[in-house]
Amino acid sequence: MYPRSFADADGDGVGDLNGFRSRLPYLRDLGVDAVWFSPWYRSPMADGGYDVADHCDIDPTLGTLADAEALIREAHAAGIKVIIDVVPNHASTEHPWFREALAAGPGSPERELFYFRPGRGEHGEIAPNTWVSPFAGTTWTRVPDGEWYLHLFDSSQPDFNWRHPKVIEYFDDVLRFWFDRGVDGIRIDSAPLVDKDPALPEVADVQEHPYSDRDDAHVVYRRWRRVAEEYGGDRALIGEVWLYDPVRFANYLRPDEMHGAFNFEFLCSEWGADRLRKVIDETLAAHAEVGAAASWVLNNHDVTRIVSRFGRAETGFSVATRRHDTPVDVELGTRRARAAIMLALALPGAVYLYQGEELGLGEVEDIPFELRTDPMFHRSNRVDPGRDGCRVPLPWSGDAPPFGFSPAGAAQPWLPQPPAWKAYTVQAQAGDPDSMLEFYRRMLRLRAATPGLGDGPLAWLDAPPPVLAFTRGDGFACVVNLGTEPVPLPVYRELILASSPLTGGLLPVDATVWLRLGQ
Ligand code: TEU
Repeated sequence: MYPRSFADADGDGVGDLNGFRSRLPYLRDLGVDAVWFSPWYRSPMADGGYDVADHCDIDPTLGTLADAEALIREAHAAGIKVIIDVVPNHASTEHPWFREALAAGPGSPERELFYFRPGRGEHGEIAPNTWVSPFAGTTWTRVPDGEWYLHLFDSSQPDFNWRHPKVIEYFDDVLRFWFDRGVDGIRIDSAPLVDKDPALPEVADVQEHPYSDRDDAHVVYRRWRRVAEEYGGDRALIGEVWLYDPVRFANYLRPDEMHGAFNFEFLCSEWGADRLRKVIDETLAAHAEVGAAASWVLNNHDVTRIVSRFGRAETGFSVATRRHDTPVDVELGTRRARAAIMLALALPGAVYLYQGEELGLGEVEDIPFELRTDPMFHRSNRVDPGRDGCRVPLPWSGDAPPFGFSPAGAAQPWLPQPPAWKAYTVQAQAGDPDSMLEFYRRMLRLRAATPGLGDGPLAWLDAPPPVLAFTRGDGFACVVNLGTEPVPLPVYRELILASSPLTGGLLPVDATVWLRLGQ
């Protein structure tokens, strides 16, 4: 969940921890096991909190440390674990260490906690190298005394020097600070980026990866694993490991490192049987190799919502290049979203949902430019529409904005909600058996009640190429039709659930079904 957009208790138009606490019964009824919070720390919010100024306090717009402690207690009482986001790669320019480094000047020990370098050129006016940020533009900013500092992301996010013992020890303490308060797990932001080649060479060949997936990144997470284990075996490390090589990805899941990592291959897959089967096979093989559980992700706070991705006529899309230029077929996108989540929930491993996915929300693509906040939008000179469109405050109830997100009389939500969300509120969907919300509730209940779905192995069934079909033990089978014609089903004893109604005994296109096989 994205704390600023979940629920607003104090009426400032921005979500907060007390808003979240008031919605715990909703999450319990939905059937989730754990909640991952995007960063909740004190922050100038230049990148929605991924610019951390104080790792051991809550941002005042979100609440207080006492609110967080109460939240953890109440979540546990509701049977829900709490995972928080830790951002090791960078801080905020408002972090005291960065302010001290600025004040202390070139050559000072304070500057060694970050990557300060002189520039190139006669007057040092050229950045130390030409690395390009995933947020577009240079990764360097010059300070008044003439030195430059490295920021792989926005200029408000200076990179820590992970070769400095003070940085390493500081993060040990940050982990302990939150584990001591009962946090069950850590989501590790941009995990492969922490170690850099100290020469900061030009990127002649991406295989040299001078700042991503270097061997010493693993040293950091092995150390974090040992910190987690000081608390017994039940604290988890979950990595944001955005790498496309499944073997290098799985290296982060070796038995002495992280417990899990988000499967971006699956998230980025196009809607097609060959492609999905390849991703599933590669994922399971790579995880089996290291003995870790796989994960399946369809949405998060960084990517275009699935209804809009799959609702565009073309099947191929790239998550990296957001497209807002062609119309979305909402009916098509919704149908495929329903089929895709039933597939994900039938696969072995953990499934991560992103808030609003269970309501069938689409990307909000018409946010006025002057209201957009994402540095990706601004740094790309408005070429990339940015990630605000998947971060619009949730619609809970009522006929008009703020749709119960904020109390009556509150300020406008920090991003505008589309009036059409009237049909997507929790209130509008609850109790309607055809709604996306009730569909998610039903799936999660069935999944919890079907032990083979959690732990059993996957075995593919023979099926014609546009169909994916597999069993998970106990006669449970999942069949997905990714073709263009309705298809017959294997002989079954029970139809457990279908993402779209069967037509004449056939599985329609863009649909998934769960079956109990047998006569
Ligand atoms: O994302 C890291 C990351 O890899 C993103 O830049 C990603 O490439 C992009 O968002 C895809 O659209 C993490 C967080 O999830 C993101 O919200 C932060 O902005 C980023 O780190 C910096 O902390």
